[in-house]
Amino acid sequence: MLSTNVLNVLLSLLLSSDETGSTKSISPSANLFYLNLPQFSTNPSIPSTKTMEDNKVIFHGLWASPYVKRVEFALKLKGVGYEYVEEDLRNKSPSLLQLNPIYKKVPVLVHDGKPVIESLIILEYIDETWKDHGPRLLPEDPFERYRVRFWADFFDREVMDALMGMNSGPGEERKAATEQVREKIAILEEGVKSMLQAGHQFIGGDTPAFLDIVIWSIFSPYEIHREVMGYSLIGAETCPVITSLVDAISEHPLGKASAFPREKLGRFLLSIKQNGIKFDEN
Ligand SMILES: N[C@@H](CCC(=O)N[C@@H](CS)C(=O)NCC(=O)O)C(=O)O
Repeated sequence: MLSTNVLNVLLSLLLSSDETGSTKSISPSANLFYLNLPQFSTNPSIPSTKTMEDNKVIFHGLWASPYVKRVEFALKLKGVGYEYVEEDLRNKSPSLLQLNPIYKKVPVLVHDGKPVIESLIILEYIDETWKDHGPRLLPEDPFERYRVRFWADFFDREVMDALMGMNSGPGEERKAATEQVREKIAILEEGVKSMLQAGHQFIGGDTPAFLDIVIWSIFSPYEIHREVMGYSLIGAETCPVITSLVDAISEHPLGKASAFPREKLGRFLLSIKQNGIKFDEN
């Protein structure tokens, strides 16, 4: 079985001390700039006894984490303001350990003082909690909702597992993992094709939704990957449907706003290529 912790280990080694532990506030109005969505202070579905403070959202993340990117994208899509805390996974903060004692991982979303963990479950939580804020992440129809959940689960369990094996272990293991990734992506390609409706760019229709965000979060830096690593996980030749979906989301204002920092990610990948897992940037 391939190690599912490899990427985590890699990511845990790349943090620059000047950026970790820092917090910054992302206001709903800043996010709403992109979509012109209602702010939650004006939302009649929130009881008047609730104050903005009660609804406070704190989001613990890591700049290079695709799981974190999903949550960032979803919060922006919904126009939810939050305070962001960058974690150092080499030296996990007491608050991270307290908020996620089970997995000790990011992302963690803290809403009203209550922690919510696991990115796919966080996306569902965001969708249910801020139902009337912007577009829904999951479809209304139970069967369609099931299909989105199925492919998101397939992606995280099958594709991600295989992907993590590509960066570690002896050559033979890596080769097998690469082959597995190709097979899983080919299956996903068919799944995505079946979910896209004619005339729509995204699985969510006119706006990226749950599955779009999940797939984009992992594949969006595929060109940086190709430039630095010399190969690409996706591409128009091998999986045209996924590739054009990812490109369309990257072109969307929220895709641009949530994109990985290009230069820094490039340096990170280069460091993996040249030094294995070492990455120390100040
Ligand atoms: N299944 C989790 C995966 C989260 C995850 O693996 N996060 C990594 C960063 S990319 C992490 O925090 N790793 C810390 C560790 O493994 O100790 C989710 O979907 O949220």
